[in-house]
Amino acid sequence: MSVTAYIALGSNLDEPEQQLHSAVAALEQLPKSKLLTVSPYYQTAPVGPAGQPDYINAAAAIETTLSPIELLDALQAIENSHGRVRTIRWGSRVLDLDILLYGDETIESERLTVPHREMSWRNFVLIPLADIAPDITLPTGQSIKKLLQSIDRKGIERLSDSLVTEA
Ligand code: ROI
Repeated sequence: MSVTAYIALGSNLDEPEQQLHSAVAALEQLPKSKLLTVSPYYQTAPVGPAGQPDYINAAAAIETTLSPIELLDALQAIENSHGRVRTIRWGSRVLDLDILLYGDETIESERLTVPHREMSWRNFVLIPLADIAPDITLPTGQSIKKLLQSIDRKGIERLSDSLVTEA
């Protein structure tokens, strides 16, 4: 059975916009999946240790029959092929691809927590996600519209028009 999954994209090293373009191209090639939509790109102030460059963030929707762990493996393979090295927590990164939502499933395993633990209060996740899924409600029952009301819109600037690949 296929589900719609939402993925957060982020980069703040090595030409972040190019990293996101290339990650989107890789998402188009995911097995057993179809890339549905990509949000506009946003330039966002870093959350976490100070002194790191701004991030470029976006969100994407895919339709997939990959299991959550298969999807996680595929996304980590894309991160690794972009030279992602896991170093300090909340440090700079070449490419971050996080599963935000997988259908309406709630997943708590050693490798994967869905909905993504920090998505409900991060403006750099919620704002692009709301562009492509304005009416979505999380499995927790929280609507994205409601979540958006309680976040700060400071430090986030839209860079591009929507890169919708398919209606
Ligand atoms: N800050 C911003 N603005 N965007 C991110 O994608 C991002 N990712 C992270 C941390 C380091 C928490 N900060 C971030 O993982």
